[in-house]
Amino acid sequence: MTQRLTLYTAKVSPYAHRVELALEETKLEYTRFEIDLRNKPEWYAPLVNPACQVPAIAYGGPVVDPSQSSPESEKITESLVLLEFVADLTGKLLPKDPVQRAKVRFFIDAVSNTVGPAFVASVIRGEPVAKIHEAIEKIQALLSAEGYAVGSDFTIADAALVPFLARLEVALKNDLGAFEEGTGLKAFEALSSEPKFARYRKYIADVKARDSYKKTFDEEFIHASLSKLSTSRKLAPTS
Ligand SMILES: N[C@@H](CCC(=O)N[C@@H](CS)C(=O)NCC(=O)O)C(=O)O
Repeated sequence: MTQRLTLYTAKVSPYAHRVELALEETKLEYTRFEIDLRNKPEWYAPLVNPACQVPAIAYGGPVVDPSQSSPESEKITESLVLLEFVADLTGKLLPKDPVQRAKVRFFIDAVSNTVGPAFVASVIRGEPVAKIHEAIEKIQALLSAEGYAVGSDFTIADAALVPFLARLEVALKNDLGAFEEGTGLKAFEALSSEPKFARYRKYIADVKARDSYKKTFDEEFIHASLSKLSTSRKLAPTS
């Protein structure tokens, strides 16, 4: 039997979103606690995560208010560790076959080397959006021909990938981010129409149809937080 589980999370964070997707997919019961990353509570680092990042899980221990996390609960951090933890707790989100499990882990490693860095490079640091296309092409080439990342079932590989694709889409289609003005929209149009991105489009559509996605992705909120990056781009000196 699983024990009491509290997820410390933040809507803005793609890393935390990974774990929310996994928890919703497995239907594990959990308490969701939103951490304001701009004003992190003083108790969070000493009681929950010394690195002061989300996501984190407190597992087990007595019933307590999340802000008074008990020393008796285990504190577990790092989004990819937490995806494996949720899979281990539930026996879901990872195939049974060792080869397929290895493929899931290979895929997750590829996510860490493609769309994650491309999001940071283009949207946060303002490097050319071509980096996003390159990353999506690489990850698209690894997707199963149909269904999800690895096979016909949603796995932790999908949970690792989707938060980044979701945020990239909002950034590009609204031209919001630190990249050069106008280039986001152009990149979005290419992703939406070019035949070479057909598999990516089908994948995104399949993921968006899932309850876990609908429940965990707040597009308006992400739009607002990306708008702030875009505003700082416009305010930045051009010389
Ligand atoms: N490697 C960590 C990265 C987590 C991370 O970078 N979280 C960010 C939010 S996206 C955070 O909590 N930053 C703390 C801060 O903004 O002060 C993971 O995969 O969980």
